[in-house]
Amino acid sequence: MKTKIALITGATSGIGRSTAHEFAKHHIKLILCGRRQDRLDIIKKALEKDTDVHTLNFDVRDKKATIEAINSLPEDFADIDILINNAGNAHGLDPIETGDTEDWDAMMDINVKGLLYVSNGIIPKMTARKSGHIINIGSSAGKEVYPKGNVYCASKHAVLAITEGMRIDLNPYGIKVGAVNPGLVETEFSKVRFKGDPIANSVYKGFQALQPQDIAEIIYFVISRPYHVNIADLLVFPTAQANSTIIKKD
Ligand code: NDP
Ligand code: 8X3
Repeated sequence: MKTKIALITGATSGIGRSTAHEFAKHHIKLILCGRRQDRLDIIKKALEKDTDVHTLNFDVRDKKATIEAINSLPEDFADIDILINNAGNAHGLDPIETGDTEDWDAMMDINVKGLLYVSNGIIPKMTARKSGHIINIGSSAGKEVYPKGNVYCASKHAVLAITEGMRIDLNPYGIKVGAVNPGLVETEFSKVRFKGDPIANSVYKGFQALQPQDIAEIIYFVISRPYHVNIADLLVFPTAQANSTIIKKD
């Protein structure tokens, strides 16, 4: 059987990096994407003992750079079987009346438009081959709006709408599409959201948050089901979390 090729965006940290490690264990060939080349180099070096790794350095906000990066893939990495649209973050946690429009731009440009640009570079190759599997990393924030979550929640609701749209439009091609939607996962997410404010350190305190490895294992489970099984939408919380606002803390 042909070795599968996966492209993971946001592979320099958190969920994306753990997914890269999990896929490497299963000898899936990897295209790892992010803006921090130093981290991409370190991860590539660590995983090359288990699989072939190619790195792509681009900002998903930059449409031209995104398409150029994907088009630059060498022939032996060009036929992508699995796309993990993971790059994204929250920027700020402010009520709508004092929200920062730079934060709003960042979240819509990265979480929504960036996901679309990457998909645009890859989907035509999947439809031509009539095969592929796309997993979009949504969030519990895509299912439920929480106080001050406004635009981040909107961006993740959009990810879920895009996921459904992709599944409908790509159905004639036999391409699988689904979303994995985590609750609180302990990554660099809160460092980015709170821009270095020490409040970021308290987000995962007092309860056992999900770890990126937990999500990576779920993503591997999703991509390793038989062809006729498509996990379309998966919501996963830490046990201590009932919804976006109810968290049982010590
Ligand atoms: P991290 O901050 O740890 O990782 C974010 C990743 O996204 C990094 O690899 C970063 O790479 C990449 N990224 C961010 N902005 C850009 C950009 N403009 N261009 C290219 N890559 C970019 O966070 P997580 O691992 O937690 O987040 C991964 C995904 O999971 C996100 O979509 C997030 O919304 C989602 N999620 C996270 C949850 C959590 O609680 N942590 C819960 C639910 C969903 P680099 O900076 O090198 O470009
Ligand atoms: C990340 C989970 O609750 O911080 O998407 O928005 S939350």
